[in-house]
Amino acid sequence: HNKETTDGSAAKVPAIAQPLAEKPSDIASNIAFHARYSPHFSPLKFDPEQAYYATADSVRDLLIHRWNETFLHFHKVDPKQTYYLSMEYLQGRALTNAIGNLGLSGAYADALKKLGYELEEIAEKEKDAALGNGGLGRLASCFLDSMATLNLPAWGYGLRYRYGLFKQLISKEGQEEVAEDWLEKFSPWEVVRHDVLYPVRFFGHVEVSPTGSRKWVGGEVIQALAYDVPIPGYNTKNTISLRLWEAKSSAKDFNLFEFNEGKYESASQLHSKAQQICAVLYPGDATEDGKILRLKQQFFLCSASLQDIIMRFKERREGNMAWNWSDFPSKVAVQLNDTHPTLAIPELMRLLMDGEELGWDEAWDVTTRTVAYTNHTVLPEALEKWPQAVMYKLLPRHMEIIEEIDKRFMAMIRSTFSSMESKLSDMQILDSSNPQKPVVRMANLCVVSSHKVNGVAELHSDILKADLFANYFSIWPAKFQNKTNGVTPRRWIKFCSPELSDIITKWLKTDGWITNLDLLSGLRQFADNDKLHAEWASAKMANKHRLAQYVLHVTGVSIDPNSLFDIQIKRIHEYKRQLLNILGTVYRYKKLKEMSIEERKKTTPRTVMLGGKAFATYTNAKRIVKLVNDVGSVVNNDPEINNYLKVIFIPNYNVSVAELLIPGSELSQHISTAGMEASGTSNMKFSLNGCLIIGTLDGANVEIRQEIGEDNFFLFGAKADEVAKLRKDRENGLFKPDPRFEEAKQFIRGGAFGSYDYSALLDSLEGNSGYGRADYFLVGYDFPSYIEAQSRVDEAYKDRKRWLKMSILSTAGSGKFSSDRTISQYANEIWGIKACPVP
Ligand code: GL9
Repeated sequence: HNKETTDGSAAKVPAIAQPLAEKPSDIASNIAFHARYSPHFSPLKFDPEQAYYATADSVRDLLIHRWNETFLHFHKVDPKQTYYLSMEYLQGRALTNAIGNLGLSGAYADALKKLGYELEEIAEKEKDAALGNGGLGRLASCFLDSMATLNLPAWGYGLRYRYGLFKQLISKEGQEEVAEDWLEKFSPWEVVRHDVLYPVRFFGHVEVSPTGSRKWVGGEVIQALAYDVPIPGYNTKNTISLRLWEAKSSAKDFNLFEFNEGKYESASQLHSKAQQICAVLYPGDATEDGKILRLKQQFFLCSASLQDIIMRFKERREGNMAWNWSDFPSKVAVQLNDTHPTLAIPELMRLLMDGEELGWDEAWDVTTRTVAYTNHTVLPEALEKWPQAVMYKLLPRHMEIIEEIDKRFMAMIRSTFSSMESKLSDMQILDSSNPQKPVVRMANLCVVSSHKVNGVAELHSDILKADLFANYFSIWPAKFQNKTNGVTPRRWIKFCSPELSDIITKWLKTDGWITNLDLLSGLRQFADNDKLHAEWASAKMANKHRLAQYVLHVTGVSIDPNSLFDIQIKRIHEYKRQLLNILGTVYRYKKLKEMSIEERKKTTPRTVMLGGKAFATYTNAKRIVKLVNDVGSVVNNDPEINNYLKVIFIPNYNVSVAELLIPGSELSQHISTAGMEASGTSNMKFSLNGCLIIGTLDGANVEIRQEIGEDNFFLFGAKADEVAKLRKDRENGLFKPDPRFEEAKQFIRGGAFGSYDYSALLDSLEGNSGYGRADYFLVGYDFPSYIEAQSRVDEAYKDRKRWLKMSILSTAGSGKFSSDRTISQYANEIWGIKACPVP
């Protein structure tokens, strides 16, 4: 089963003569063809939504053509290939990106004009594919774009969640979550592969044969069905796949007899169990059932993907008698995007040993040379630990394998690194220190079993080596690497800010920067040029106007494009310190109130915008959302202050909203407690778009500041290596809060922003933090230097020439932060794969 391509064994698909449409007139008729004959809607309607689907269908024809060619080419050349395993992809919209990558934006815009539509108008009809939570998922999507663009034999595996990230509604109570139905109608960007189907088992038990071999049997078996999403590269034929698995049960799982007896629920039990697996992204895991479901999802992804990878490996060796399983790592690289797909490790071991009959040593050698692991966070609550009891129940054979890995690892330490004996309890994979609740430490399993482990920014990778994984680093220094994150310049400047992109191309006299972002440094020589300043300012202003219209549309508040647009958009989390931002804003408001009219007129008018989703059960994060909204309601309706300050909460922040906000921004806030944000990636998108950063020395901020120059970065706050001592001081009562910090909190406590009681939130800054220690994220300590950095921003903005120069230098210094650079480094330094361009 499961032959995807064959070069002769199966009957060939007949050739067709019909050319694919790439000229506006052909495109227009192709769109009209799809509107008429693709049976999605009632016939003879062509409103914007139908126009979107017909346009998407027409683009899809082109993609499928390139996709098949790419697949056949890879099949023929049989290069080493990377498989990126990720529980999350934040793809956003596909239409503008696809026609942009195909180089057909102009042709499609013209074709649609002929049909009576603007491309922008119909592109807005597309729903974001939000199969991820935040930075980690968006990174995976940027990586796919770069893999395709660099012609790398690589593709992604994920899950096809029925409901992705929730939709955020904002009411008087704050955030409310509702299911976002991205598949409500259907997605034109996925192709179901009815012939690619694998069984995935859960529960059951291990059976031992008389010869001692072990097999996992019984339990429930659910089918994984492949849905492929085409990922076109920019300016290349190469089009790769994002393969998303959907859980399915088959007709034989449906008990017709029971159903006819009226036992409807038990008759379709396995059907509904299958449906649950891919129902939602990150189901709550507070309960045991929730944990099992999340673990099922993780295993489902790993098992289906590895079966598929092994099938392809074998298929490409068909007719070749000489191949050996030890060749596997020279043909396959598996990258684990965080610990979520860790089960790929014991699953690969199981498939090799129980399925292909390899011995332990050979299977272990193949597995460890195949798998590599990226860590994306040092936050303790995000380091996955699964209860051993849950694992035994759901995956009995895998638990045996994990125990064996752990046992052999400890024996190796005792024999080879005996000085590390005392560290063993930290390094072990199985943690039974709490006999009531023994757990499996997934990060430890990853480090022990991977040939490479990397962090996502220099500072973060240093912290991994010095702290989180220090013991492992001391025995395996060569295993640890850094791969500073990056973002795709196609989506994040070329397509979302076409005006600025055209100016860059004009001044650099080439559009080569779109695939060689280092060329942006060529803008430095024009950083003082008045003509460039004028063009730059006008492009930024156009983007600000577009953003202001959007804000009016979604919030009803009108904002002044001449004010400084100051934006913080990211998941709401205490470590990201939206609270620092809003306290600073409250302080600004209070000072403005105290000023005379004359004094106010000398200030720099600001529009502070915040956006982001809070995890549904994260109480303090939800309080922060409400506080921002409450402050906005007061400030925006205060006629005295209105012209000098506005505070906006942007509802339902997602990828397509980011594409509007980032080009229109002038200042963005990346103000996490130093050492907590592994990298950040929106900081890169902002600087790329000529936006200045106010930030701490955290994550990739450190490298961004190096690249664009200290003078062009508004730095404040404690450094990562000071944080531990500051926390200690705080515990010991040595911290003296700045009076301005006290003033801001007091203002809120006094009811300036309504009657809601914010004391639980504000108390977390005084002494009752959820982390058990007072103000764990050092908002109080960093507040004064933050306020001072904000004053430097205000001064700098008054000097238009200086600001524009800084803005140009930000873009000029962003070359390093292309995901093309990141992916090339992964390809060369971890995966060992080479470009395989379709001729
Ligand atoms: C994250 C880090 O917190 C970010 O700093 C980093 O830029 C990205 C990508 O490497 O990974 N790790 C993590 O768990 N998330 C990140 O954003 N969280 C979400 O995606 C919600």
